[in-house]
Amino acid sequence: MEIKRRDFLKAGVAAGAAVALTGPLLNAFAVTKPLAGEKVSGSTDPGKWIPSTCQGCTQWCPVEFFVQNGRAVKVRGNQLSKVNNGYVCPRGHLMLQELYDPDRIKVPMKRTNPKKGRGVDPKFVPISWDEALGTLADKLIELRKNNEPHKFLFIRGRYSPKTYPLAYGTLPKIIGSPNAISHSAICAEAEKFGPFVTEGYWGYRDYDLQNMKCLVVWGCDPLSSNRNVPNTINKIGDLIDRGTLITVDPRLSAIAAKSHMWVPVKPGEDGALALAIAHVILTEGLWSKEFIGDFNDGKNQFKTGKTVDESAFAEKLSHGLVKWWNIELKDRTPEWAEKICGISKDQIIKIAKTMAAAAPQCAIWMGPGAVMSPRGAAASQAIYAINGLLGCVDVEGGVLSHHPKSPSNKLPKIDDFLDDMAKKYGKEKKIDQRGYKQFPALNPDPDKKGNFKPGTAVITNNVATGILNADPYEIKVVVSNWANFNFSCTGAERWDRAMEKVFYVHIGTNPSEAAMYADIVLPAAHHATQKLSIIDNKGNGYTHISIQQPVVGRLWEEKADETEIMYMLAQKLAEKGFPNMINYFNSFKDPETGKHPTGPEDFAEIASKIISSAVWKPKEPLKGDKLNGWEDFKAKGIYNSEPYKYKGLWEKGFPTPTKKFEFYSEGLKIGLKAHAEKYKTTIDDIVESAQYTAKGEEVFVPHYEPPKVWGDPVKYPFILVDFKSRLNREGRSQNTTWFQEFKKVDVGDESWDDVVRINPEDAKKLGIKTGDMVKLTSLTGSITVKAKLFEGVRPGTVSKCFGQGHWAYGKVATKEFNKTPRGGNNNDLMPFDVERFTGSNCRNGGFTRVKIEKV
Ligand SMILES: Nc1nc2c(c(=O)[nH]1)N[C@H]1C(S)=C(S)[C@@H](COP(=O)(O)OP(=O)(O)OC[C@H]3O[C@@H](n4cnc5c(=O)[nH]c(N)nc54)[C@H](O)[C@@H]3O)O[C@H]1N2
Ligand SMILES: Nc1nc2c(c(=O)[nH]1)N[C@H]1C(S)=C(S)[C@@H](COP(=O)(O)OP(=O)(O)OC[C@H]3O[C@@H](n4cnc5c(=O)[nH]c(N)nc54)[C@H](O)[C@@H]3O)O[C@H]1N2
Ligand code: SF4
Ligand SMILES: [Mo]
Repeated sequence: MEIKRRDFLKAGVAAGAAVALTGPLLNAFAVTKPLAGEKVSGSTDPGKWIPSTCQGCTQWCPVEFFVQNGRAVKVRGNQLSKVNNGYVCPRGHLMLQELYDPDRIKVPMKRTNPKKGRGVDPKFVPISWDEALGTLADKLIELRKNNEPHKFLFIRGRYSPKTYPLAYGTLPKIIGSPNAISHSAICAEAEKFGPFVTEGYWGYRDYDLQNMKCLVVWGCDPLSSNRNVPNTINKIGDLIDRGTLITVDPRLSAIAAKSHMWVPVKPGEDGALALAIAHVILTEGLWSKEFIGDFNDGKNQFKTGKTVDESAFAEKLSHGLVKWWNIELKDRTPEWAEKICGISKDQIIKIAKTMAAAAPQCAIWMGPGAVMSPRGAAASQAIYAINGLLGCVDVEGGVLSHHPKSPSNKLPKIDDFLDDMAKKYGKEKKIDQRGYKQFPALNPDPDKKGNFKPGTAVITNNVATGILNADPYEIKVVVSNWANFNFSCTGAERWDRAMEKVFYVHIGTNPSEAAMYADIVLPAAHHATQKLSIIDNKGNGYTHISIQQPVVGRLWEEKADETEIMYMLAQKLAEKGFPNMINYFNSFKDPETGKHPTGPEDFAEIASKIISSAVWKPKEPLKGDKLNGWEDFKAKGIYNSEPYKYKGLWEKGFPTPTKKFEFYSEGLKIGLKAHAEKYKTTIDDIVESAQYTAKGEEVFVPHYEPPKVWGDPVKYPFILVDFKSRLNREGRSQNTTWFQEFKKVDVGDESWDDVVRINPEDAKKLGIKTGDMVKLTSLTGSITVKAKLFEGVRPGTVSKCFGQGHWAYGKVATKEFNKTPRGGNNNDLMPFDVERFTGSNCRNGGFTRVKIEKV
């Protein structure tokens, strides 16, 4: 199948030279006009820096692009940013190649081959925006006509934190579907569990690195991934000179290599290690007397194996310490943990003492590695609780989680624009099966601080199950934005089968794996360089609001996902007799001129102005940066808050049911009790259905859970340790040549290739040498990659980076587009499983076992 240039011209695309491509299939994505500014070479434009925001990872760094002759040529951190100090991480630079990627989706297209499958040519042909959105509008109206609007599903991958309500929060709701599904559960939700049950905070933490004396990085590598990467790269050297750096990770990561102590815990046994550290802190009398309190008589009664009378201890800012000791900790000795987690008792004692000596200028930086696993919520609670024991929360040099609020205005309310059908069907069950007995799916109760509410957390990867089994009902029409679940979800193949069953509209920048299953593909403007939107985030003790704006023009027919495309769809729906969405959008009012939107771009600007006017036209003077109107905000690109106020929570109390830092979680008890009542059963029964082993009171305190593992250890002798490439912009930078060329920056990796790291001792037994091709097989699939012998993996485990293994996305990411992947996707090996308290998708904690065969 070949799409000729004249087909593109017919579709109304501007004329220009088509760039040669490798395969006929990719012609559908061919460049059809010169890139903006291309013919003006030799011009003397001095260029200028234009601010925007990078969303290559969840740090959402304020950045600046140097633009010359209409082309973005360089990236740096926004010089005004107090979060990244004007720096980006290595991935920031890849945005230039993402923007100018010749394989991008350039015009709307429709599928002409009804057959779907990996390697099947969709036979996409270009169509107009009019036809594309008209077809989608017809499908949505048909659902409403048949009284089944809930059979519509909207999938949100990455998003703009401030304009996403215009798509995710509007389209399904106004049509009448409860199915607004976010990717959050395949991201890092289990990380938020520990901080929430202990201190009532549901979110990612920040760390006061510049005042810290001991940092324990646990299950992540903030020099390479996780959050606050530019700030960490900036500050870690001084921290290493000043204090102690410890890393708990079964794999020698970049930060482990720089650490004073590398603690290669057995995957999934982090809970045992954490509990033993807590045991030492208590038996050695090292807890924070200022934060936790003390025994009435000042004598330490925490003796191994012995219970303590609760009334003997006067707790200050914490709740349930003695309960925790009596129920769990008294027997969790370093000797006990040593056999389970593979870390010697002496090392455990040393970690506890080192942390305590630095406390409160100490923190555990907890990441998904220790928690995104079937029983990971318990580990999340145990690890985070140590921060409390040592009084390291909300203090100088410790963990920061209650930042000054970033001021922004809410978008107008949608409620008046919802008709009876939308209200009725919007209350249907959700397709991800949240709230089923086995899925408590707890999220914070919006009405009661610190309480969990069951059945409210998304179980992203279970949507495929819902679609495949038509349980609770069939899904007929799907729209996704900025998501590629056919690649990014474990058990990826389930998404292939699910998307075969539905009418699927894919919004994105690239011909990704998901796009290959689409019936219609819509070209998205690149987030950081072509889209107007408002972002917020925090780090380094500040919060900020930053702008995302088109720093270069549009290259083809791409449109901004959450604003322009939604507005155009609303217009189409109105044309076809359903005006509610456009009426809602047109009710928006420009905060400066009072004007209502007249078109898609205008709408994007008005929405962005409404949200951000809180910082450039504040009602009361703000404590952070002073900005002088919309133009000033656009030129500076950022509002920084005032600095973090230490011990604010110590003064006013934590947002938990007891207002204390809870070692015994009242909020979890309330959540699980509500779920048990719904099913007229006991909490123990619910906990068991959720795949946990704890019983009774144990459930509510940080406690030990043995890891749940997929694969018999005899047949599948190795544990797979998955991690992110330093250059992953999630699953979307792999089609840039810079990603491939610099891939070797991941310790042990090779450029343009994909390797599995095997400990030399294990490799010797298998007769495998570096460079051999090996087949990795798990219970769910196989991939073939190159072997690399590397001491930096625990014997009995292998480690492999996530990122390679695309069979679509473009001609750089693949060996042959739609045919041969470059390397292998870990998600073809990793089975689908869920941490059921939070709905989190499992990818860490040693839950996947593999066997290795030389090929
Ligand atoms: N094995 C394994 N799997 C993982 C992970 C892991 O570490 N290991 N990480 C997980 C995590 S933390 C996450 S958050 C998920 C991420 O996974 P997803 O939520 O699926 O996100 P991406 O893979 O980044 O999204 C890629 C899609 O976005 C489109 N796209 C790219 N840039 C833009 C843009 O600027 N605008 C729009 N509108 N679309 C764009 C592309 O066309 C592509 O279709 O993956 C998860 N999957
Ligand atoms: N470079 C890069 N950075 C990113 C992103 C990206 O795509 N690329 N994406 C961003 C996003 S969306 C997210 S959600 C974050 C989260 O992303 P990360 O914090 O990077 O989380 P994971 O990729 O899950 O990393 C797993 C880490 O845990 C280790 N690990 C695996 N199993 C275990 C275990 O059982 N115990 C312990 N202690 N460690 C284990 C692995 O070796 C690895 O270091 O990163 C963000 N930052
Ligand atoms: S990839 Fe993440 S850390 Fe790096 S510049 Fe972008 S937002 Fe910042
Ligand atoms: Mo994520």
